[in-house]
Amino acid sequence: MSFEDATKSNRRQFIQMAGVGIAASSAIALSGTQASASVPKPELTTGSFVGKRLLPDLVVADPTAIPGPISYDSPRSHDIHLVAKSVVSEILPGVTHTFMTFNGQVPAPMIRARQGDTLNITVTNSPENETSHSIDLHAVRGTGGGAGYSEVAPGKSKTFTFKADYPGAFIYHCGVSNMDEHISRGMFGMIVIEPLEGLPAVDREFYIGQHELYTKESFGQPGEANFDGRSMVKEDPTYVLFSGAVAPFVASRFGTMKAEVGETVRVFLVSGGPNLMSSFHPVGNVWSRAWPQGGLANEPLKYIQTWPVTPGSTFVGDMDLPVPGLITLVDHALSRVTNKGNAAQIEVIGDDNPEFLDAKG
Ligand SMILES: [Cu+2]
Repeated sequence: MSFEDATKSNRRQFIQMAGVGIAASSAIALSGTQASASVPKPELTTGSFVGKRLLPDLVVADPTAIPGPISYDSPRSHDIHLVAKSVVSEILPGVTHTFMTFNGQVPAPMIRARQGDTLNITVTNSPENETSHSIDLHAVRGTGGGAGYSEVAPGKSKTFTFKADYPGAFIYHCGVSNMDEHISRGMFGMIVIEPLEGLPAVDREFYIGQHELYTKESFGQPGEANFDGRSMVKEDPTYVLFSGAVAPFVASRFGTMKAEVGETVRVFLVSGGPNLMSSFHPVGNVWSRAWPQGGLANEPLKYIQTWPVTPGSTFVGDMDLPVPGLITLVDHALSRVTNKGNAAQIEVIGDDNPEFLDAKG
């Protein structure tokens, strides 16, 4: 099989896998075994920092392994430790990439605190790395958002402290001179500074990150996909990913995200880029409440269909789930879905609700 054939074959496989003829997404119906599984609520941990990879040898972050809503009402101090390390991880079956990460996961762990809290940020650069890394948090006022104080050589650590005096959901990312490559390869995450009054309660929260990967090899070519700086400069990526893999959260890969009819869910999206804007849309639903740019200090917009999430920013959106089915989260620049790997699904489990949707057949 030629590389060209392999690519085509893999692309077909991906489209089938993700069910992302979008209209065809219902083809991955609720008839699978996962539909009947009980849906345990995620453990909502209070505290500052939780992160977990879906599998030890995979960078894909568990979208539910995040700190829970803030439950305290006086300022606290948090110690955050981020370790820069490289991880070889599967983009899709048979294709790997050497990702650059914070704590081995993409997106990097969500940091969650409250307006007025103090955060002690330590960045450690693993000794086996070959380049420096740093952290630029958009929740920080100061040189490089902290990058000026945190650039570390392999084997070293640096710490700085800041007060989170304004609320919002912000990106953080590596801030070294070739940060565009480092972000493309996985070095970005979200820091949520909750406003003093907190956020409206929801039943579940999910956390994903969009980024594009530029490789010398074409989409789906088996083996290691090597980073390609030239296609990055042209802004012509091979893959447009959620959380470091092609369509990670579909039944045929690592499983859908799950919720129940009647619940309200919140999605935290961090758009790493480094270059593409995500036209973020939930196929089969609408954002009942939306905080563009992660602007949590503002009143949310209501019933928003698709929102541009610029590189270097975030989006926070809530959905109501009156009917069962699949919601496919996409960048609505749809060639990125059908050709470059961008899709993630929330599976809504429960009884039909003909008052809202009556499929008569
Ligand atoms: Cu870096």
